[in-house]
Order: sequence, then C-alpha cells, then structure tokens
Amino acid sequence: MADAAPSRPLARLRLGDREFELGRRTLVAGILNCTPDSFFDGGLHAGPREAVARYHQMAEEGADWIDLGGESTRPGAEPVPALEEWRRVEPVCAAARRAGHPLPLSIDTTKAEVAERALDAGAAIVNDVSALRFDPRLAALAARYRAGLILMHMRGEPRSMQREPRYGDVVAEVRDELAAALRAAAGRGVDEARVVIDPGIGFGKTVAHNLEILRRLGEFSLLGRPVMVGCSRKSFIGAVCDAPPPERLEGTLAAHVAAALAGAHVVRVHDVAAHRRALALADALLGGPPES
Ligand code: HH2
Repeated sequence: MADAAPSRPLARLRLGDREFELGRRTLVAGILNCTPDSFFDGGLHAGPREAVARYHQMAEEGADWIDLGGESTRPGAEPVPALEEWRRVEPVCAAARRAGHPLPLSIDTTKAEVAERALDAGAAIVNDVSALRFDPRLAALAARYRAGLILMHMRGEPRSMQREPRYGDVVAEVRDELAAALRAAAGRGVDEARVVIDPGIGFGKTVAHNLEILRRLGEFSLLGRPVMVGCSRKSFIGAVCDAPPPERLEGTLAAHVAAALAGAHVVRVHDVAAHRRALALADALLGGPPES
C-alpha cells in the first residue's frame, strides 16, 4: 500500500557560526509588534514595559524565537520613518541583550538602518517582507553580520497590495519570484544556507490564493530552503471562519497545523502556548516527538 503519511523535508539553517537542522519539530516564532496600529496586537505592546514583558512571556510559553517589528505591514499601512521604527523596538532589543538572548531575535523590517541597529544589539535574523525589493542594502548587511535572512513574498506594497491581486498559477509564480530573490541575495554575498523563504500569506493575495498556497506548500521545498508561514489571525481566516481578529485563534491553529503537515518548518504566531499544544499533534503525525 502507498505510504500516505505526511512528511516534511529536513532543512539546514546557518546563523552566525551555528548550524541548525529544521523540520524535526515545527518551530514557533512569536510575534511582538511594538506598534500602535498592527491589525491584531496594535497598541498592546507599544510601550517599552509592555513589550519587554511580552518578550519574556512568549519565551516562557515556549517560543523558539521572537519576531520583533516596529512597523505595521497590514494592507493600507503607511510607512514609518526609520528612526521612529527603531525607537519602538529598541527597548526589546536592549532587554533581550540584558537577558543574554535566551531566544534568537528576528527583526521584522524592510529598512537597513533599523536592521543594522538591531543586529548591533544582537538580533540573529533579518525578516524582510519585501524580499529585498524595498531596500536591497539588507542583503549586504545580513551577509556582513552573518545573520539569517527571511525572504518573504509580496506583490506590490502594503499600501496597495490587496487591490485585485492576479496570478496565473499562484504557487509557481510565488516560488519563481522567491527563487529570483534567493539569487539576488546570493549575488549580494548572502550565503544561501542562511536564508529562510516565506510565501507571504495575505501579502498581495486573495483568500483563494492563500488557500492554494497552503494546500500546495510542499512545492516550496523545491527551493531547498526552510519554509516559514504566517497565517496568524489574518483576514483570509476571518473570511473562511466568518470571525473578527479576536476570534480567529481556532482558524489560525488549523491553518498552521495544515501548514506544518504540508512542509512548513516555522510558523509565525501571536499565540505561542496554544500553538505549542496544537503543533505537538502535527509533529506527532509527522513522526517527531513525543518519544514515549
Ligand atoms: N506577516 C506580517 C508581518 N511580517 N513576516 C513574515 N516572514 N511572514 C508573514 O506572514 C508576516 C511577516 C503581518 O502580520 P502582523 O505582524 O501580525 O501584523 P502587522 O503587519 O499589522 O503588524
């Protein structure tokens, strides 16, 4: 009989001098938006004290890394000046450093000025939702600091990306555009072993496009890099589950379990503890822990 069990290819990720094998367990990147206007947690962690408390809370809940952002990229969002963006995230970078970086920190920015300050403060990964389109200097910077680099796919820019996005074959086109971004990164000195790819759920995609990407996520493994996915409380979940952002946890867990079974190595989430529990099941189905 054919083996119908889901599987996930292992993938290696280099950060600094260290090399990690991804895929035995789904990694959880906890979202920490120090913004007044993010679509779900906007304003909740905008103050330094709340942001630092949230960092420690997500670490205790079992996050594998923290993705720190100071600019919302929700549809329609306006860009924030680099200095203001850095002012928002700096207290968390400082607190993480004081705590001896118990978890790797990724800086979710499209600006080299912000990324450089975060890398100086000890961030290990640059999360670029424009895949080097907005600020190509991010590539040389990531290379110089020997940091990880997340290349996320987006069509257009946040201000306008949801105006009638069109694709022929969305998976093939997103994958080809990510392949081109990977080549551009390598051309600017980035070691491919440091790159994570992300199809950019909700970034210039309709509900149908997002569902198609999740269904066929396994096709992204052809690029040979770890795959990250971020569905957390996004509007396609609202559309499918008929729920506003505060009521999208169950849909988010379902989407991320499906993503893990289809090959995601990392999921980007607002709700760390709930994901740890849900993903334990996905990982068990994939043949990983628990061992007993
Ligand atoms: N989604 C958001 C922001 N950054 N980075 C990656 N790699 N993948 C994603 O899917 C992704 C991302 C948008 O979500 P959120 O940060 O929750 O909201 P906002 O942009 O409003 O701050």
